[in-house]
Amino acid sequence: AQENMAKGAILLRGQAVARADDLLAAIGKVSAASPFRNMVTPGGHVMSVAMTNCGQAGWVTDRSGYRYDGIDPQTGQLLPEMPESLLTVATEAATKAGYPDFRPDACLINRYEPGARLSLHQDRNERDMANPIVSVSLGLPATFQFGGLKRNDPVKKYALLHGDVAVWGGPSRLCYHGVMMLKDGEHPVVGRMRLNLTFRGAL
Ligand code: MD3
Ligand code: FE
Repeated sequence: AQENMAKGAILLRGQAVARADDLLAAIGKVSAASPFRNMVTPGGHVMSVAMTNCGQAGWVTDRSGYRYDGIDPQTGQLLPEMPESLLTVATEAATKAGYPDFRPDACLINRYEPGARLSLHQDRNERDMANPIVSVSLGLPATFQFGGLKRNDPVKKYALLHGDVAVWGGPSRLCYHGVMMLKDGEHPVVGRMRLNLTFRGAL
């Protein structure tokens, strides 16, 4: 089932459900090499969402700002490579949404425990905004907020469920978005958390 959330924003409900076990195993391997951590924003706030990365580059924030880096600042090591199972789910979804040439070089993995949230923001640290962002949701459901190009534009709310995949390109690429505070619960496969993968062309 393919749903249009906005111009350029396509939701593929349940697209990754059948592959969830593979994705979770791959996330386990990535996070064994580059552990989940709560990074600090330039403003000095510790993020409630824990993050890790794989691929050629990873999204990093600290007191000096936001950037993509090929080295994990916590381990000092190169980031783990992007597992094939992750790359495949991203490229298949991008193709369905009309981006057959999308080859992500970065995958940010977000871990939400109950109470974690991501405030309204734009993703604008990537070099080429012609690339879409592909997102995959796993585990507990979350309420996603999707706004417009200005911070104060009205937001629409969507439930993002286990296995949902979305592609954000074209006119939606720079729209404000966020995730409301995760409600407590227990997912039968993932447990007491939500995991979100975002695939980017960062470099
Ligand atoms: C719409 N993550 O990591 S995924 C992020 O659920 C982020 O963890 C959220 O926002 C999460 O930056 C939302 C959906 C998403 C991702 C990127 C977008 C929606 C987007 C970029 C532009 C517009
Ligand atoms: Fe974002």
